[in-house]
Formats: sequence, C-alpha cells, structure tokens
Amino acid sequence: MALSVVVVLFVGTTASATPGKLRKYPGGVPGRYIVMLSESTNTKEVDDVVGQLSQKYGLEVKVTWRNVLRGFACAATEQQAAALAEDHRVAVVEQELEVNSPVEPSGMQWANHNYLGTNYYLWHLDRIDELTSAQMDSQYDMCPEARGVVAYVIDNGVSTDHEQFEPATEGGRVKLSIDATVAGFPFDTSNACAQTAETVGDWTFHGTGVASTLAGTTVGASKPIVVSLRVRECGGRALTSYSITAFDFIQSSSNPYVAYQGVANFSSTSPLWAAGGQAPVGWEQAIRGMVFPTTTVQQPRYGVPLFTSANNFSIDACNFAPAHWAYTNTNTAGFVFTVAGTDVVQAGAADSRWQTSGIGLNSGSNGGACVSAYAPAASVFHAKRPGDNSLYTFSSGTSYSAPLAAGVAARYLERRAALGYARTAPQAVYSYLLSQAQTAVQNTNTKEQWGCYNFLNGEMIFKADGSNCVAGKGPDPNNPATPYHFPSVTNSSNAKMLYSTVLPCP
Ligand SMILES: [Ca+2]
Repeated sequence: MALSVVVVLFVGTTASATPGKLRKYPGGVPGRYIVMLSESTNTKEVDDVVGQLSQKYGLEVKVTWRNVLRGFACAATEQQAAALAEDHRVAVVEQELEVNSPVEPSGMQWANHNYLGTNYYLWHLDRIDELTSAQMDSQYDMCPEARGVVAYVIDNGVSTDHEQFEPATEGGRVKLSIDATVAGFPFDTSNACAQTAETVGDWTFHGTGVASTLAGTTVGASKPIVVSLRVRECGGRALTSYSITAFDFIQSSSNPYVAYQGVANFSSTSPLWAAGGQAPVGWEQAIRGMVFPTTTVQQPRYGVPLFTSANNFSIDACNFAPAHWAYTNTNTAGFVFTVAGTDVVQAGAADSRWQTSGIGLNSGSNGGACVSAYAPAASVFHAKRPGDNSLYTFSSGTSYSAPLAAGVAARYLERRAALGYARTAPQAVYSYLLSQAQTAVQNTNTKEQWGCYNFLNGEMIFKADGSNCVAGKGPDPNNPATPYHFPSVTNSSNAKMLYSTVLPCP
C-alpha cells in the first residue's frame, strides 16, 4: 500500500548525468563545481591538496571544507572540471545545483482563525501540543523553553533585533550570524545587501520567519539560542555549496557552540529532476557528516539533527533533497527529519494535508514515503524583518512546518539534559518525534501532475494533464514532447501529526 509507493520518474532519460567521478546535471549551475577529495585525504592535508589542485588545473577555489566532508567549491570550465575528475586525489567533481525555499505569502486571508469563536493567530502552536484538534485550547505549553540549546537556522539570514528574539538591549537570543555565501565569514557587514536589509542580510522575510517559528518568544515552538547561517546571496541565488559551508561550520572548531546540544533547520530544497533524477552526492555527504559527525578523542563532535521541509508542489517529497533522505518509521537509515504541512483546522476536525484548491495547482504540501511527520503549514503567523508597516505576516508552506518540529526537538533535548543525559543522538531525537506523532493526517493524496522542465532556467512548469511539452522542456532532450509524470501519492501510513508532549518545567 502507501508504504510501497516509490516514484521512478526518469526512465529513459539521456541527460548527461551519468554517475561517476564527474557528475554534470541538466539543471546544474554552469561553471560551478563541488569537489570531494579522495577518502585517503586526511584533514591536515586538505589545504595542501586543494592548493596543488587549484594550481595544476587553474581553478578558482571559493571555499574549502574540512569537517563534514573534505573538499572544496570552485569555479571551473567544463574542460578543467573534466581534467580535475581524472586526478587520483579527487573522488568526485559534481556540478552545483540551485536551492529553493518553499514558501508563499498567504496574505491575511486566513487571519481570522475563527475556531473557538475567537480570532486567534497562533493556531500552529495551539495545535501541536494536542493529540487531536478537538483538544485545542488556545494555549501552547512551551516548557521547558530550550534556552540552553542552540538552533542553527540555515536560511536567508535573521533580523537579530526583532522583538521575537529579545533584542540586544534585552540580551538578544540571536547570538551569531554567519554569511556562508562568501568565504569571509562571520557576517560581512560591508556587503551591500547586508547594509540595505538591516543588520544581517535577511533580504526577504524567509529567514526571520523560519527562525521565529522555531525560536520566537511568542510565535515560536521554543526559545533556544539562535545561530543564523545565511545561505542565499543578496540577489536571491542559493547554491548547494553555501549550505555545505554552513554544515561544515556547525561541526568546525570555529563554531563557539560546537559543544552545545543543537538542532538545525533547513527549510530549503533542491529538486532531483534538476540533477537528472539523482541525489547530489556532495550534499548528501555534507548533511550526513553534520548529523553523524566523525568523532575523535582530539576533536569530539556531536550530531545535530536536521529538520527540513517536504516542499510545496503537491507531489512526492522524495523528488527533493534533502527531504529525499528522510528518517521515517520505515526508513531508519534516513538522516534528516522531513516535515510536510497541514491546513488550518477547526477544533474537532480532522487534520488534512495542506493543499491548494483546483486541479493541477502545485502549491500544496508534498506527501509520500519521504515524510517523517506533518505539522501546521497553512497561514502561519510569523516575524518578518522590519518594514512594510508590520513586524509580522502570515505565510503558508512547509518552510514553517519544519521549524515547528525543530523547536519541539530543542525542548526535548533540554528536557533530556535536565534528566542528566549528556548527549542525545539525532536518531534518538527523530525516533522520539515519530513515537510521539500518533494522529493520522486525512485526505492525503497528492495530485497527479505532469511537468515540463526548462533546461535553460531550471524551472518546472506543472500541468494538470499529460499533454506534450514544447521542444526542449521534457525530461529527455532527445524526446522533448514527453512530459515528466508525477503520480499521485498517499502518505506513508506512518507519517502522523507532530505532537509536542507537555514536559515538566525546570
Ligand atoms: Ca493547545
């Protein structure tokens, strides 16, 4: 039944992405590569090897990684990349991919959450501390608050002085902001984008919104220390290498919170169709390396669970990374916790997968076997950067369901610490959340859709029917009339509603 649904989308593709040392992708970023050094390279050798490779092949090295993987990002021509891949010191040369943040402003249409006869904005918090919607009580019990846990928000940056993070004059909970889009972190305040978008470069509301849903004093699921890792350029572009830099920083000795228990939230995804149906291997190793770091006596490192969004295309979440690598009841080899989204619910009504109305529309929550759990995603009230006459807005999207799970996890870590556990492994956090989630989500079929992929700009145009694509936009450049097919999928029957158990206060 639902558990056995596996979507194979790319049968017959002749795109250039052939697994091997050189991995080029139909939706890859031209001229940009991630290089993984051979397994035999030890950490101390990394700088020397990178220097030698850079000189020999004429590469422009952007950033070097030593912690979650040993490698680097570079600008190179196709010829340089091909030559580099032949070098025995290199394991993989992989073209970079773009990363997107799944969110859509919902405006104020859901502002009156009129259950219980009152206008109540914080339905997302009210719901997650009840087993069923019938028990919703206009309250959210945030105890313990997780003030001793660190939350890494890997996103567009965070407005550090927003009242939801207790402004600097009151001690501030956003303790560190790192710009992972440039090698010169910590945050480069000479960056023009930073200057025009308050102090930390959140040029959209996304990073501040996600951070507030995880850690906002009154709109968030917990109150941890926040470390902001910006992985999007001012102009909007986000590459896989930026988030690798963030994951690497988290497990580096440069991170002042490396010895803290922490959670990481990454409400962004990259579609596997851009990589010819494959999962990017450099990204996978970097994320795995953050969640399950290699620990030595000299350099103890502790795993940080990663919470990520299922994305909003009303299709199978397995089509997206990192969601693709989900830890679920049926896949405990997974290493991220993928959170799909539910709709606003009236008290007593069943929870349903968040979906937009109309056939063929593609902006509801993804579903399927790569969902670890569901949490509220529709019309979430959250902080945004100052301006536009308001400090708050509503948005819908699984960008907001993921940080709710991360916040609940942070509170669990604090509770475990209070009970005397020095460390709680990421698998234990994931498995705790799965064991708590008990209420099934209703009406969970995603929509059968077809899509035409524009190889020039990386955009997938979804369609309600299976009519042909125009030339150059099908999954197979040699057979361009064939659209991608996205079958309807149901939930994994084990994917249930997030439940934040009331824990004893300190
Ligand atoms: Ca409640």
